[in-house]
Amino acid sequence: MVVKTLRCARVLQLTLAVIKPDAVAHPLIVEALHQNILENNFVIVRKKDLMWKRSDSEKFYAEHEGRFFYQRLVEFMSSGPMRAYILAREDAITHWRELMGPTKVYRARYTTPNSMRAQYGLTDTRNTTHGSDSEESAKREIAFFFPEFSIEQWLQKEEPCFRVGQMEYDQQKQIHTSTKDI
Ligand code: 3AN
Repeated sequence: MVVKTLRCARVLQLTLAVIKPDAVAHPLIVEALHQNILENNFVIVRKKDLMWKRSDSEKFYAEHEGRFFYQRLVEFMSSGPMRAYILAREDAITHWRELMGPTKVYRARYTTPNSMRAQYGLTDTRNTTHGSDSEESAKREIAFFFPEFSIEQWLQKEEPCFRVGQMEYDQQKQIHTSTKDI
């Protein structure tokens, strides 16, 4: 499937997006979230289904150690399968965070009822999705989930094609690929 033309003047920004175990437990929710990603003109650069060990969870959320929700967060994030994406778009970080809605599900339902967390979130911990909050954290988090992925190489080879719309959506792999030989 060839996607509608995407032409961006600025370099596409990358973000890490995660569908958390509460949502991955429900295939229809995962599918709805995936469609939401496509409808919002994100380029799906990579996609990975995985499950964390408790030690992965502790390492990823080390900055929250000591906070009242840390133990339940670490346990929850290693409790079942999740899905990680590398997404690209203009202002990918801000845009993904807007789509997710606020961390607290009750607040999300009140302030942004169409957001992912408002629609599918269960509690402030089991809140459906994660997204990087800055370019620096996107780099760190992409490396954490996709250690084999090189941002530098992507910027050199794939980004220039994606930016001018030289890409198609691979229905089987559920990612975008460049239509130019790279
Ligand atoms: P966000 O994911 O919205 O950037 P962070 O980075 O402050 O939020 O928190 C990381 C994760 O910790 C959240 N996604 C959520 O699962 C959990 N968390 C944050 N604040 C709370 C809270 N007050 N109660 C329970 N869990 C929380």
